[in-house]
Order: sequence, then C-alpha cells, then structure tokens
Amino acid sequence: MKGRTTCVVMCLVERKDAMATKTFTVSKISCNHCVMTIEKALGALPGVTSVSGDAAAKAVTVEWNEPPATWDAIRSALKDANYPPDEG
Ligand SMILES: [Cu+2]
Repeated sequence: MKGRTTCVVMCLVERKDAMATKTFTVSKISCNHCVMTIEKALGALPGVTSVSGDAAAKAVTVEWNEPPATWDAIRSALKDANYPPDEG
C-alpha cells in the first residue's frame, strides 16, 4: 500500500514536470506582426506545443513539453528574435 502511494505521487510529479506553461510580458510587442514573429520563433522550437500572443496586452503564453523544450531555450529564442521577455 505504501509503495502504491509513492508511485501515484511520483507519477503526478512526473506529469507535472513534463508539461509546462508560462505567460509573460514582452514590452517590445507593438503590433500583431511582433506577435507573429514571436509565434513563429517559438513554434519552431522542439517541444513547444502552443504559442499565443496578445498584442494589446503585450503578453505571450507558451506551452511546452519538458524535455525537449526548457524555459531557458524559449527565453534565448525570444532574445534571438529580439523580443526578450521582461522578466529574467
Ligand atoms: Cu509589431
């Protein structure tokens, strides 16, 4: 019984680690073209499953599977595309 409980907890932790989502602000966004550039740059990363940007809110929400994608990889792709996220 104790072993089963451990397994359930581990499986839940594993699932939580595999799927990640993050919403962040990119203050350089000024129009829908900026959003499209970001969606294209992040969509090309392996493991990224969803990118959706809002030009008015200057916000981007990304969903990814980790691995292969990581927040570090997404952040450096944003920097490479010249749209770094406001936070770190
Ligand atoms: Cu723009």
